[in-house]
Amino acid sequence: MDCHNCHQSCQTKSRNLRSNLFDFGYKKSVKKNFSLDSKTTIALVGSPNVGKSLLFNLLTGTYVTVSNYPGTTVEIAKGNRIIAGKKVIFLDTPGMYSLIPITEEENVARNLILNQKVDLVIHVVNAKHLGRMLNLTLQLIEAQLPVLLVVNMIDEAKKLGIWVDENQLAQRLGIPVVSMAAVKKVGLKKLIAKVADYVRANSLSIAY
Ligand SMILES: Nc1nc2c(ncn2[C@@H]2O[C@H](COP(=O)(O)OP(=O)(O)OP(=O)(O)O)[C@@H](O)[C@H]2O)c(=O)[nH]1
Ligand SMILES: [Mg+2]
Repeated sequence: MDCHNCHQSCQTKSRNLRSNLFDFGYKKSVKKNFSLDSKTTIALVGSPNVGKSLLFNLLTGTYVTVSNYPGTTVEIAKGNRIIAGKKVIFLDTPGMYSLIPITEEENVARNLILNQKVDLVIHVVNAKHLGRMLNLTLQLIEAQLPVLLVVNMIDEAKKLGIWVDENQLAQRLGIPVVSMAAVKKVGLKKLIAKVADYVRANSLSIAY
C-alpha cells in the first residue's frame, strides 16, 4: 500500500508497521511477537498548543513547559508510568500539523513516529478545530500507525456550543477516541483505561 504523503523511509516504516496494528476491539489484525515484559512506547503528537505537554505532565508526573505560546516544545521529552502492570514510556513531541514536515520541529516529530520504535501514537487535537485537525489523524491512520485520538479542550468547545460525539467519531475512524479537558483532568481516567486496554491486548498476543 502506498503512503501518499511521505517519502521512501515512511513507506518502509509503513510496511514494517502493518504487522503491528493493534486491536482495541475495532479491527481484527495480526499482532507481532511481543514479549511479556516488554515496554510500550507512546508518542503524543499534534498541532502546536493543543495540550500535548500538559497531558504528558499529567500522565507521567514529569514536568515539561506548558504555555499558551505555540511552538513551546522543540525537542522530545520522555517520561513513564506503570499502566496495567507494564512500564509505559510517553514521549512529548514538538507541534506538527502534517506528516509532510515544513519546520524543523515537525521533522523531529515525524522522524520519531515513522523511523523509531513507537508502539502507539496519541494524536491530540483541539475540539474547537476538529475538522481541520483530523487531517493529521487520517494521515497517521493511512501510514498504518496505531492511533488513539484525544479530542482535548472540550471545556472551551462547550462554551462555543460545540459537542463532540466520541463514540460516533471512534466508529467512523475505526480507532479509539477519548474526549478530554486536560486542564481539569476530565477524561484522564478514561484515557489511561484505553492505554491499559492497548497494553493488555498487546502483552497477551501469542507469538507465531
Ligand atoms: N481550556 C483548556 N486549556 C487547555 C487544555 N489543555 C491544555 N490547555 C492549555 O493550552 C495551552 C497549551 O498547552 P501545551 O500543553 O503547552 O500545548 P502543546 O500542545 O504542548 O504545545 P506545543 O508544545 O507548542 O506544541 C496551555 O495554556 C494549557 O494550559 C484544556 O483541556 N482546556
Ligand atoms: Mg508542548
